[in-house]
Amino acid sequence: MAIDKVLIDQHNEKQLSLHKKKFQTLFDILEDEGHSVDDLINKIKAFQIAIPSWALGTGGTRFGRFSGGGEPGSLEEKIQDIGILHALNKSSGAISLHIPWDIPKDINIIKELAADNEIVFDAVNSNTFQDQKDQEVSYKFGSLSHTNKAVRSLAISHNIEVIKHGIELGSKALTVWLSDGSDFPGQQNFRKTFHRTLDSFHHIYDALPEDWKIYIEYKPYEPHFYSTVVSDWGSSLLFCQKLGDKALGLVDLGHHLPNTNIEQIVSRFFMEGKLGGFHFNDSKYGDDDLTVGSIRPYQLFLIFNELVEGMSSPEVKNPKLSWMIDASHNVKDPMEDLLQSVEAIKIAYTQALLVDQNALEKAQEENDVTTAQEILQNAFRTDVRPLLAEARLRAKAALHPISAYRDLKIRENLVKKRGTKSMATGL
Ligand SMILES: [Mn+2]
Repeated sequence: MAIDKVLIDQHNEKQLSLHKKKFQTLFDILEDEGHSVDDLINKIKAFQIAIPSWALGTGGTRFGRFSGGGEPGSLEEKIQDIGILHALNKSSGAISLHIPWDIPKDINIIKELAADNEIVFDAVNSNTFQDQKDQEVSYKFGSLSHTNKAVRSLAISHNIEVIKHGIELGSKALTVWLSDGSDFPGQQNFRKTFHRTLDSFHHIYDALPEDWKIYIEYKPYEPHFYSTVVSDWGSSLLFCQKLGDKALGLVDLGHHLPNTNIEQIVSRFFMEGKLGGFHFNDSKYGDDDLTVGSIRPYQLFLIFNELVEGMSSPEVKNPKLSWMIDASHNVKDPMEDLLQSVEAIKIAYTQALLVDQNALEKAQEENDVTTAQEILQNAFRTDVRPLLAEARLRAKAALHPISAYRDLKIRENLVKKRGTKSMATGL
């Protein structure tokens, strides 16, 4: 156990009477409205969100990095940190690894440690956006899309190696975010670049085990500023459709141009059974990787509304989704930030569960625009936090994860153990 149960119980004890009042009030309202609060709580309890191994340290920007100390210096320590998060909220029972930053030295030790912390391995992520030490050819001008076959082969074999690590750990998916692209008009032939990339993807796809998926992430710009090979959901879907059933799109919320209607993109992927999962974060301008729900909580809710509506529709047949956070920041304690992100995702999901889908459909069919908006906003404006707290209480987690984290002096203890200078491995 990452945190002594007794300490969590003691923390909960102090907040219990206030929680009970808030929960009872909400319980009565929701039951009157026809919801089964027990059903809602069971759904909230079951919902697990994968923590990326690279978000446990301060991310920094290209201008600098300000570590708060006590960061995990090894894969073992990263799993321990996620174990702490999971003990606090019982909603972070999965880790998404990044290869080569997190190659397990001893696979059995890693698997045992994860099992002890009730953590499973979600999608594994490959990295062809950086050259590794002693790499014979460079990714400077691309990886899977490169003009030189030797570079493409290296990038393909790296992805296949990532799949092999994932198989050993029990993962079931490979996430590919391809940084390939160009910085100036004329630098690349769009069509040839696409076809080289598709050919490379075919080699990786052929190496996937029967029960695996490949998630193809898209992003409009950065690190390249003129074109990106997998620039948008259309390109992602095109690759996925050409590859086959095991290829699915991955929606990273920060990978859209300003004001893009992400919930509609989610609906389209879902409708086609081509949605692999999410990288949750939030942004004001670009790929800001801010805490989930910190800038556009309504957008997050609308995304979940599309998913909840789609899940209830017999015509939508989409594989099981992967829920992952992909955030990184410079000014907050990374673990507090992750607790906030998980909470925001679960709030949006719960609010979406409150939407009266039948009434919404009726309003849509009758073109009753006002009622449709009322239905969505009534759900969004419901303070569902007592439901989340109750779900945690029933799961033997902390009523309020962040105040428990602070009360129990978790960061202070990690700094004592690991030092003030420890910086997470990775970026
Ligand atoms: Mn991402």
